[in-house]
Amino acid sequence: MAAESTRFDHVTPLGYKRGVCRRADDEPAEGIDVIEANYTVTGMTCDHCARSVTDEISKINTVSDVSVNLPTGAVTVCSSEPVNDVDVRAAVEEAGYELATK
Ligand SMILES: [Cu+2]
Repeated sequence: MAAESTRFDHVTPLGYKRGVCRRADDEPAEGIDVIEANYTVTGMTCDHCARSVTDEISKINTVSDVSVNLPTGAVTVCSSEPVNDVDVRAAVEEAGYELATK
């Protein structure tokens, strides 16, 4: 229903920050960094799209949390080590969407 609208608009600087990705139920041990990486995914149109992307990215080993802002396509990936853009791109494509590039 939604995957046909994949587009190739772009803008995606990667930003790494510390400590902004903690969840109450997944509190990392003290001294362990939680890294946030921001991406833009194009083509998502509904909650189902967002869930597919979240599920695929969540399969990456070091990823602890994924959040999607549907209207903007902004995807925040929280992980214990910097995620590899290639892995994120593959996950997004597996879900049927496109990772925007710079
Ligand atoms: Cu959808």
